[in-house]
Amino acid sequence: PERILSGMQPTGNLHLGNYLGALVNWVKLQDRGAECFYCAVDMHAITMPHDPAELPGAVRSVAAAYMAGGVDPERSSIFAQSAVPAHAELAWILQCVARLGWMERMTQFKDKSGSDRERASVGIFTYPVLMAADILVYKATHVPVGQDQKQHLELARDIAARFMRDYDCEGFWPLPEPIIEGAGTRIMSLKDGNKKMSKSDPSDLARINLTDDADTIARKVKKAKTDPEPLPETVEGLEGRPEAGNLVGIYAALAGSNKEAVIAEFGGQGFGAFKPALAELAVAKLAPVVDEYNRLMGDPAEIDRILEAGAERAREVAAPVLADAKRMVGFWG
Ligand code: AQP
Repeated sequence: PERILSGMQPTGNLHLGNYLGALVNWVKLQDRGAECFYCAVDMHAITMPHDPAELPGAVRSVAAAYMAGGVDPERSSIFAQSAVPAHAELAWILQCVARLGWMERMTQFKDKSGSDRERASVGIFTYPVLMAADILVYKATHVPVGQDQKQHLELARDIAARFMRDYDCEGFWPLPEPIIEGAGTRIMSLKDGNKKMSKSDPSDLARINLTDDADTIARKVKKAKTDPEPLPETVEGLEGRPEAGNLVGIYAALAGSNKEAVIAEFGGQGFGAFKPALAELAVAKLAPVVDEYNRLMGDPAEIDRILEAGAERAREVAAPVLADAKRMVGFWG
């Protein structure tokens, strides 16, 4: 049977990239009957400077966004990563398995630490090992993520394989498979087609938040950067046109189709025609999600109840896996 683990950072509002790159696939997996664990990764969130007073609310907000996007807390476990201590305990063991050389090849660390290594937290460096623990502590078989997480997933597989070799326990972990699927695995900024859409972009016009109202969504689509040419007649014609390619990709992902189908419909038309169609589709798909998010956020006590129930289920599944791992490395007791 399939067991799924994924998470998002409670750092600012979720955006269209998180939704199309990950959340849409989370819901698909849930609906095909997989056992799903979806957490708000607050332990990852503290690797960067943050406001402690805002973190619990951000966890609730992420949980509400999951549910608004279609995750059903009756069928999937929704919880805060920090509420399941097994993640941190296993992460320590795995830090002693991962090799420094592997970690130094992680590109996200290079991006996020910037040029100022002296001041970057050690947590930013070991972040991918904690992510490996998030996955392995549930013996997850599949991990639905956006394209940017591919390298971290490969590391998680390498760590699992190395652990099983070092401790002679072949088969203890299934090697987790990434699920990077659909037209939305890499949504780019609306202001720069070469930059990933991201929570931390200083310009709010660069992204569509899952909290934006219909007018804001439509306005951001209309203000999105484009080039002066009409849309090409073939998908190959999008090459070298990052902004056009991104908008076509967003349309395809929202429509649940692909770029070929979008080009078949809009090829040869200018952005004056395409943008209003995209705005209309984005509003039609996202406005109900935003409404549901707002409704859920009106009852924080109910969200806390769901988070507690989810954490309890997660702790039950994680406990025996952690206990086995501790025994294998030879811990006392
Ligand atoms: N632009 C994107 N396109 C497709 N998928 C994306 N994801 C993130 N950005 C895009 C996917 O969303 C999930 C949750 O991401 P996260 O919050 O854990 O991490 P992140 O990559 O740090 O998100 P941001 O928005 O990019 O935050 P900052 O600005 O802090 O770097 C993951 O599955 C991710 O692949």
